[in-house]
Amino acid sequence: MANLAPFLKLSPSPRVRTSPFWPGVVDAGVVSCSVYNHMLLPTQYRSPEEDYRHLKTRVQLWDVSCERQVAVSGRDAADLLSLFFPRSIETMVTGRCYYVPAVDQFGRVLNDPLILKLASDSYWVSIADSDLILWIKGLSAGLGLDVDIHEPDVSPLAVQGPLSARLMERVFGPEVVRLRFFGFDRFGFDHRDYLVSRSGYSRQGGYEIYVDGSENGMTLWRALMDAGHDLDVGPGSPNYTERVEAGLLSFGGDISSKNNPYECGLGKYLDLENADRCLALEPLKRIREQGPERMIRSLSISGPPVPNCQDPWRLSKNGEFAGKVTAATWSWDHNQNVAIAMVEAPYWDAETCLEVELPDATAEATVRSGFFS
Ligand code: THG
Repeated sequence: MANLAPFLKLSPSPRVRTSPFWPGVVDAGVVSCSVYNHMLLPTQYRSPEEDYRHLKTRVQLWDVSCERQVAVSGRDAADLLSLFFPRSIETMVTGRCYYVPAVDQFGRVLNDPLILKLASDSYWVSIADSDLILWIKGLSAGLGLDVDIHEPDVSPLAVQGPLSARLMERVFGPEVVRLRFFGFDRFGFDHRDYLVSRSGYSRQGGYEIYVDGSENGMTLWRALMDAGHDLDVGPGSPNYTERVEAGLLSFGGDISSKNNPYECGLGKYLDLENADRCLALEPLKRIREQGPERMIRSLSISGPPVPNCQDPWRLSKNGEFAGKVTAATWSWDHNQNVAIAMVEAPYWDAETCLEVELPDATAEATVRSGFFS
């Protein structure tokens, strides 16, 4: 595909849904967006390097309202989720988040959401970029289950970065910073309760506030911005470079419904011994036994800064197909190009040297032993 045209304008349409934080996003000087779950996802405010350094040293507000919630509740809620999440839903703890791939009956990844257990018969599935609600409704309708499935008017606002706890306690009180990683609870602000989890799509630490009711979005956005002047709070977004360094996967980019969870490196989030109801139990056991044919890897790429990866870049060894790079970027902190790639089994050992076809050049790519922590 050709480069995305920089002069392109976006045509307004109800199909591209707006975020409750949009006035704040525009006011803060957003310069680019992606599309995610039929919404705009801001991707840049200042320069890529400024956004990256600010995230790693300060605190940012991210409009991630595109992380839509699929609310599943009712008598059969846990049974329904057990059909396509390959681990025990019943034994999940209320008040905690779980990162688990959703799979079809063949064990292919449909989405990689967070599950929030609100009660034993009530869950939010906080989805990545695919219409998982259609699969959930389809299963429920086909089996005649007793559940309610809908997308509530809930929009996550992420507060990310090393100073995030100091900002959060000013707005939600000292209790909020007692949350442990992937825990959630309700905290008061402006005479309302907000569900807040300690989570987010970065390695810098932080929280996500699930704003219930779009009309409350800007009040909260402004309160957080106002409370954090001296912390240098600023706008931000899921950061491409930071997430490639850390190996945070992007569904639709790095992984897709062509992949199984083991290829995606998500095998550690499965518990097949306690997933008897999962439609993909047998296929997944078979893949686990045989081992995947390819796997997500961290690479470094030689040479000057590479462009961001639009269409995947071919990896080869002596002309043979060895995999594909799905995300790549210059890392300012590590002073090299880093990448996420799906690498074929014969080539996935650490230190393996491969050739990568960049848009206008070839370069050397080396498989790394793991992502940066
Ligand atoms: N937060 C919420 N919803 C989301 C995302 C989020 N929905 C879409 C998307 N992000 C889902 N994908 C991910 C990917 C990684 C993580 C969370 C959601 C993540 N992973 C950690 C890791 O890889 O180290 C921790 C996983 C663990 O140890 O259990 O946090 O960001 N609400």
